[in-house]
Amino acid sequence: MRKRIIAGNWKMYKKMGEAKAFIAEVKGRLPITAKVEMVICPPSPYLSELVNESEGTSLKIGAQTMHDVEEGAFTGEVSPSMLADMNVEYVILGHSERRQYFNETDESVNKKVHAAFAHQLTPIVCVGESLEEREEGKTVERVSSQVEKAFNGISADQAKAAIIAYEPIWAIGTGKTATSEDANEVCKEIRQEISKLYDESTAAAVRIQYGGSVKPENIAELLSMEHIDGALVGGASLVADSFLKLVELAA
Ligand code: G2H
Repeated sequence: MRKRIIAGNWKMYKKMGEAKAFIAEVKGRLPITAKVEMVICPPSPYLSELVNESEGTSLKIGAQTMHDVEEGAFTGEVSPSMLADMNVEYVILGHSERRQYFNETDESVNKKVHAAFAHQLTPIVCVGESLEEREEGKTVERVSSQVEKAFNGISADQAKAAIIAYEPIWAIGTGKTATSEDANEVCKEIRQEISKLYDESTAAAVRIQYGGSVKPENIAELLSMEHIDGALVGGASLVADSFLKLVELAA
């Protein structure tokens, strides 16, 4: 039985005061459950503060990206060792916005997945096809190739601990959600790709989230699908009530 995981990706939203107020409101109202992991991924300047604010609760903190090397002359970047040093536990890697606007490639995502495991960070590896690829019938080919490249050189034990987020690019922040059947079908293909790369037990263990306009109104249906183990949520994770509703529906 795979533990569900609801992760909020705040992207570049909120001021520090709003971020702290969110944690203060949410932490007393989290469901007491072992069934769902709860993560918030705030902008990097807030990471340390939010780790402190959420200490002792079941709410975990993740980063939205990182570099793959320890340190160096990389102006503006955050390293895996810095995240580990701040007790950040998760890191989103290869989000389509990073791929689109910051030149992340399958190769750089792979380096970051290695770096995440080297620093005991749980990677949330994002994959997903564009509208054009979907319309050309290339969804499975694209997504499987992203998975294969992201996991190149990663051991089966590491892969078991990884999280994959399937986010069809055309469903991100657009209000369009893939139907739960379509999302499940692609998540199933992702699991099959993991089985091909490793084995059945690794495929059965890896957790696959769906992301793209997830909200309280559609999460139950998505989570009822066999291969969907959680959600990576943008817009609907910004409001405490709505984030709490999502975790409650997943618990
Ligand atoms: C997809 C998702 C979170 P939203 O990017 O990663 O955002 O829920 O706003 O579509």
